[in-house]
Amino acid sequence: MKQILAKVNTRVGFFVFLIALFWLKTIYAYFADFALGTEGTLQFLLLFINPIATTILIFGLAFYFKPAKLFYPAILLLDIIDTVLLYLNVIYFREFTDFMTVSTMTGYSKVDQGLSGASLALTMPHDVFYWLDIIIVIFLLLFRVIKIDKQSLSNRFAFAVFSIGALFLTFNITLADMDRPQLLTRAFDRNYLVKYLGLDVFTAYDAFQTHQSNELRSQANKAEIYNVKAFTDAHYAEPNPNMFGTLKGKNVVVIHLESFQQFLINKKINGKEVTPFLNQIYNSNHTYAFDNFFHQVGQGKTSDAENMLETSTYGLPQGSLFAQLGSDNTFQGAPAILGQDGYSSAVFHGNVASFWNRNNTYKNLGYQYFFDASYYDTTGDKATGYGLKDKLLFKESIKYLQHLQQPFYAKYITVTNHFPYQLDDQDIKDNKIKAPDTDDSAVNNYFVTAHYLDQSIKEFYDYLDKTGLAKNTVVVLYGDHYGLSNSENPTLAPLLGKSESKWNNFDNAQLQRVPFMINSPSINNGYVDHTYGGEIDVLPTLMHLLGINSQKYIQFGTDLFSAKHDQVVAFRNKDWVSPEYTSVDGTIYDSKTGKVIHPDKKLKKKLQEIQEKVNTELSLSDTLNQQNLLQFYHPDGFQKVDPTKFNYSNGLSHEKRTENQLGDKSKSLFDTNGKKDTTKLYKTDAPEVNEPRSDTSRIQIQNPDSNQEK
Ligand code: GP9
Ligand code: MN
Repeated sequence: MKQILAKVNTRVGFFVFLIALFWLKTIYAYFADFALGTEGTLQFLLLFINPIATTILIFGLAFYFKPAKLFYPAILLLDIIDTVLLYLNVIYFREFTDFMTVSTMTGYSKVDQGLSGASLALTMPHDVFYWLDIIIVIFLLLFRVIKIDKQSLSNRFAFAVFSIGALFLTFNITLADMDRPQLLTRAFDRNYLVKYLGLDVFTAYDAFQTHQSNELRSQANKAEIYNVKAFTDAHYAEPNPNMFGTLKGKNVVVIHLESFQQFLINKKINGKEVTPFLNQIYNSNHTYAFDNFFHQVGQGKTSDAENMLETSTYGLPQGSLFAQLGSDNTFQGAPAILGQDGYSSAVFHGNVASFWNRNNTYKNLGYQYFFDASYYDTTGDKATGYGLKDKLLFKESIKYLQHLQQPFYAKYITVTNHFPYQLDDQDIKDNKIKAPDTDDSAVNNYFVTAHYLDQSIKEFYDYLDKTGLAKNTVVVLYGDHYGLSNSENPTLAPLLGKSESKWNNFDNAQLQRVPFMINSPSINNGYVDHTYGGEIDVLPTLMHLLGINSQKYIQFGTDLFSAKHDQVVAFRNKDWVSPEYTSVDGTIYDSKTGKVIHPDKKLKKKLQEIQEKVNTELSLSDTLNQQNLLQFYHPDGFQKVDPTKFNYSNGLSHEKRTENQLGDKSKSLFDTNGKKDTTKLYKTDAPEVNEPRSDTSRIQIQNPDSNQEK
């Protein structure tokens, strides 16, 4: 011990000591928090050595600070910065099963209000290990257990340390390249980069990539649009003549079921249906429901789902398209297309408008109204971390919905069924679902908040029926993405009748199914459709039902009802599923049996073709969005969106002004109902409405502008 201490009393010794501590906690993170899927001796070896090179390079910078007063604070500061990076990734991984990219970090600055709410719930007791070493070292220095070494080292020495670090890094990269050729040059997988080269190299590499993509953006090439259009033209699936225009002129209400997965449908827990009302819709002959429909989101999660539904283009390979490009990209999406067909458009959402940069993106999409958190009372226990509770959102939306001109395209983005799946005591008391008791509280509570969401939709439907609005309306319900992440899935497995120990990547992929239902009283031949599809396919499907051909637009999805519909569903990371095969991380499974397939030559070729199509589709979508190519594309008769026309701050007065201007021609529910207020017809059992209480212990969301209209 004494000997060790004696060594640590020199600068070099202290440097090595800090590196050893940092190495220890990185390895701890690799095993305790990150699921890296390491296989084989070389991968393990790489995992163990990959934190060393970068810590030598980073901590070694401190040697350029000669006076002890500077050297010690400098090296500790570098240690702290590197620890912050490690720790943020630990937190991020718990929610997203992924690492933070530079664009996520920068994009998130716009949306961190919600994320910080969830981050608190994502911390765990063992997190103390990430910080303990630094605290102890500082104490040891303060109490002189570790002595300060006054002897500075030369610049040559500092440079030697740098050289050793660089040499080690080269060695590390060479070894990695032996196991995974072209690791850095090929389109990469974040997980692999961290596994082989460590978090620091990944982050630096990613920063470089982000910079390059910004450059790319500035050199947009107009001609590229023809390649994109050639692809979507060849891919286009003509509408099914039996379906085309069958819902023409109807109001469209899109209900975004937050974090809602398909396995909840028809699921019973402790003998009770989790979502009895959604099950009823799912099984009704007024509904076209899909049971092989997948979410396809990347890191942009909700915003990626929204982007796919509105535009039929993919989210970005990293970060959120809404956050990164939403403020200035040209879109040719649902609100604008329907808008030019006589529809008004609105979004109802209980979170602040800036979350996912919606306030800017919606204007570019052509949304006329955005009723965000500032339009509702979100005080006390009326909101959870991501905004107004669903029952209240639907109820409070009515005063705005009833003044919206028909036909309308209205989107409701729910939030209560969002990780960490919290409700207040009273809401839980009213909840009919007894949570399962696995040892993961997120898994347990997920069923409870899903039940709450189900009830809130039932209340909204009751209102639609009572007011007669249902007759003219088609409701589209869909789950945006997984609620339980891959790390939680094994715990969930027994509840799905599966084995926890045999749970694998194939099972994870299959669990990415989310509901997609098109429901309207005017549909009388509803059924459960087994076609494979995903979020990218919603827009062309919906447009065709409404009698608007999608051919002239650039869309990557295809109509789910078309005979030519493409059943290969691409995930954002280039994995894919089809009715026959499932491809995860390069392994091919039989989609029916889940068995690994070892393809013969012929099949190999076929699979390769599918993979290439998936890659091309994703990369063309990325080119289109990253270079903002739609600015050069002018579909016949489509008017470019002018975002400056929209102002979301006085929605209700704007609606009323429109009603006045239209006079007898106004088709808002309020006017067609003889100017009678319909808000009183809305019934909810939400305890917050009936017996207002206050609760200050929970995360509150703030109203950014005080433009609340009552
Ligand atoms: C917040 C909500 C959540 O406004 O839409 O987004 P998510 O975290 O699911 O991406
Ligand atoms: Mn979401």
